[in-house]
Amino acid sequence: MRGKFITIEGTEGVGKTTNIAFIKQWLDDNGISFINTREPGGTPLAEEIRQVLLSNRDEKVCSKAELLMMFAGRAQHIDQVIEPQLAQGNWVLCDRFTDATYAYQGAGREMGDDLIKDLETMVQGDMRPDLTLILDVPVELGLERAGKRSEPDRFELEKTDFFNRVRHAYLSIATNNPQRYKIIDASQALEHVQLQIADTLNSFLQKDHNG
Ligand code: Z5A
Repeated sequence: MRGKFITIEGTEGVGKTTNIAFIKQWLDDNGISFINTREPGGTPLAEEIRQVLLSNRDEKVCSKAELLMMFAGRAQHIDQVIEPQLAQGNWVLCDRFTDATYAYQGAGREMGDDLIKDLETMVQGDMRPDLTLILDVPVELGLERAGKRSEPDRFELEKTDFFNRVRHAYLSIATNNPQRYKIIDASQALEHVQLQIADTLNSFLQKDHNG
């Protein structure tokens, strides 16, 4: 049986890394074989593209170049990792995927959705995640949490307005398709965040068992 494809999304500092560790433990506890991967990245070539995308540089990166690099890495990632793993029956847990493109390039960079939809169809066909968790925190709180970390990358240098556009895009994507998306209130204490995540995963698994 084909594996399930789960993605985790959110703005800066929402706690994806922290909660992915929790989800991995949940998958292990439920005896589910899985791989954990990320975007941009996930294969040697796509990780090289990630370096190019995140590094700070004097040359301005135009939005179309940024968008195409996101999808170039994604095409490679799907072909080399995601599809083969799902086909073997393994679950794929992915830190960010195409919803990040709608949120960051579509809304953050104000490119709109049309071009992204076309590229999504070209690169993915009708392949979409089975479940997407959107970790949501007010932008200021996320930036404060993220600010405690090391050197900011090219995205982390963006202004609050940019991240507010990104956040609202995520919330609107999720509200328009509650079947696939679950918004997690990640502003709460970690144990409450993880209770919401566990509830979501338990009902997803239950639905899967019920066919
Ligand atoms: N990007 C894009 O533009 N378009 C695309 O299509 C894709 C990506 C796929 C890199 O992504 C950039 O790529 C990203 C969007 C762009 N740029 N930004 N911003 P990334 O996912 O690799 O980078 P990131 O967003 O910086 O994620 P991260 O490193 O995983 O950070 P995080 O989600 O914030 O996770 P964290 O390190 O677990 O949490 C941050 C801190 O908060 C940490 O100190 C935790 O201990 C703390 N924390 C976590 N939860 C809590 C709670 N509940 N209470 C208190 N403190 C907490």
